[in-house]
Amino acid sequence: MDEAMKLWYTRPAGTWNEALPIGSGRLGAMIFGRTSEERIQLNEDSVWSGGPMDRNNPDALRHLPEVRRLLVEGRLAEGQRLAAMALSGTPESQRHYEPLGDLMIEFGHDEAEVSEYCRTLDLTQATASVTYQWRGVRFEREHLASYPCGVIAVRIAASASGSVSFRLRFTRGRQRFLDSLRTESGGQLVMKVGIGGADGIGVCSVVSVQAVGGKVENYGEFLVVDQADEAVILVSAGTTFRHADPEAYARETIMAARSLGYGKLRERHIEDYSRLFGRVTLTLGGATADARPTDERLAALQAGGEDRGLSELYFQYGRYLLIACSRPGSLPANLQGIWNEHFTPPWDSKYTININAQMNYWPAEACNLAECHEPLFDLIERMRPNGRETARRMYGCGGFVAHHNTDLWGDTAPQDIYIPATIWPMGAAWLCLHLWEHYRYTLDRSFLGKAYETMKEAAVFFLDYLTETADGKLVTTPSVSPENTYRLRNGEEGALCIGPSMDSQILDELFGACIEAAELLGADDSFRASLGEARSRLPQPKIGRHGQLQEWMEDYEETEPGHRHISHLFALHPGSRITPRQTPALAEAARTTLTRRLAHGGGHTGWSRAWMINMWARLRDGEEAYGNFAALLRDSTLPNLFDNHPPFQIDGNFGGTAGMVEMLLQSHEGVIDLLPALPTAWPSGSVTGLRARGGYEVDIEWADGALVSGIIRANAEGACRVRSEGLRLSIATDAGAAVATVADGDTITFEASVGTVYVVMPLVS
Ligand code: FUC
Repeated sequence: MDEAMKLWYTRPAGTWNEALPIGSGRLGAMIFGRTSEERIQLNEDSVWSGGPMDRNNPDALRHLPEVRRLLVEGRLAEGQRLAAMALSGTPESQRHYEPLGDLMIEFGHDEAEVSEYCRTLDLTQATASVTYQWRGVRFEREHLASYPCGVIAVRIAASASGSVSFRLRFTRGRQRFLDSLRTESGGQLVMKVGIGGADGIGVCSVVSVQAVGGKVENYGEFLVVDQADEAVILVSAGTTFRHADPEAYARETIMAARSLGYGKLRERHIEDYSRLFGRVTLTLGGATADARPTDERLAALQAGGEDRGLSELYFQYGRYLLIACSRPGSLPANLQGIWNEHFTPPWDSKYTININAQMNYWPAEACNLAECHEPLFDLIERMRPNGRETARRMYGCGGFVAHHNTDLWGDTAPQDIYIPATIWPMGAAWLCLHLWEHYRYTLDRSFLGKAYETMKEAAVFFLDYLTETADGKLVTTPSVSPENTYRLRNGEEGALCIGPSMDSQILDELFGACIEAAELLGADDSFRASLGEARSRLPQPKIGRHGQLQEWMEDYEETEPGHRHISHLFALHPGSRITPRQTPALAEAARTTLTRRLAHGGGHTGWSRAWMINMWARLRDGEEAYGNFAALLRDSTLPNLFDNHPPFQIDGNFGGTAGMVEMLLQSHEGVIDLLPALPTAWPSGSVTGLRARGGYEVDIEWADGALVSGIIRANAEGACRVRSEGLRLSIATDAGAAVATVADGDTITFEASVGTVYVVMPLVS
């Protein structure tokens, strides 16, 4: 075991925020590690509150022109009042995510008599373990969530034979939300529940207990293991979202896992998981083994210390979490990834697509986990037919549209009756940029062929929806700048507006991506031309009265200058049109915006802090990026290293991991940019296996704050551009062959060939 790559603690979890997560993409569990009565809190990703709904507001289309007119006339209050009624979804809310339930395992090992306690989450193997001494016997439990076998498995062993005894039961909200719970001979328990009425979701979970030695018996709803040498608990679950007969599925999965046996199951799990996890390594010069448990290290850091080893762990934890909650065939990572214990969770634990769902996937491509991105693409496809209906019925437009939330059914009608967020037609457009990003990293033509149709359909909506202003610009209206409000000169406050900056920036990227994709595919000449024309009429980023990048088309005063959203810097990140080299004045304005936000208390939620890291890194300011990274760990990280909004929300973890990459490697300008924002806090280190746009895999080594070398593995043919700010670079193959280069300032270009490994070094002048 790599000692540095584990989270470990010397006490059982007191609260959920101390428990440790495991997951197989579809199944998740939080392990508390208690010795008297253990709680394993379970999730299955498709346990949601009901079936699909038609929430399109039938009154939208006939009132849309009036809302638009009221906004043009400056009658904000009237416009917002009408929009709240006519342009919201009906009912106002989509479906919400729910827990599967809890496994309660009573061992009766009184915590007062326990010694040498340790619980661990090993990131290299994706196993969670609990070990301790109780009355002279050493107990050991190991937990894993297997993607290939579709089960959660727990193995319980002891140093003395006949010492494993416990009773187990399954609860769901103290049994209030259950239809049937039966134990069966042979050590099985079957739970069934239907959620959300006739068209709702049927859920079945099967728990199996096998023992070596001793006996397994059932009493009512309890499975009891008595004096065994060891025992294995397996949990499977399915729902009608994927299976016509979830019970048959759950039983078959358990049977297959039982006959495989724990040893083989574990082997397959580790093989499957480490194939993904092992692709990237990062060292920042942290101590290889720190003697302190993770919560103590975090507390020391939060009290003002430095801990590079903990930063490395945090980085890899983000990769671990993505593998654990987003695998091909699973649903995408929701607000809590997959780990949620609430029956009515914060913001429904669904997909907030004006920010959170997208940032969950920021690390996917660069951190060499492209296949973990797939569930998001599947969700976009589920949204497409719904979004077509919403476009047609609510707006009278072609294409497909989505607003600021969606659920497992891919609902696209507006969510909530909350003006600063609800009426925002950009959800699908932004999501589609993830398809384009996947292509940019992989250069997978056949993927692009399919993805293009989806991107195109998102763009088509806007060709119909965009409205012309008096000076000939094409703008979204009504919309909002998520989720900020502005103040007019007369003191009136509002959120609904015409042409917020973020919308134009998303459209600039989407239209640009569609044009480029169509060119690559040799398709759609006339559509390409219409997009080009519309794109040229989008409002351009403007600099406002404080020197800031303007958030709205008018230079309104923000009511909350420290607002957590920084949507109008989309073109800086995750977009790529604003860069210090290409658009220095706009980059400077972006810097002013960030400084202003931070001066007024911005970055106060975990995800907002993570945006800051990424944006400062794009501004090539390593010190600011690092300062915000340190603040993420200091102010917004829970004992189990989960991100704290508050409450727990996983986007900060993913945004934090992605931000660390942005500090070390960028490629959004069509150049492999080595160490663009290296902070002084990480003077020496190395990273291997990152991916760069254009089909490259990149390793970097640095020392004393300077590049030592870079390795580029080319998976694609063609011109490759590399730079490291201000350095003159040389390049050769790893076999030592010279490579012809063309230099332009600090950027060199060479012809890469597939399968060749290139070594980049700074020239000593
Ligand atoms: C948006 C954000 C909130 C939160 C929620 C899930 O509404 O403004 O901060 O992240 O999504």
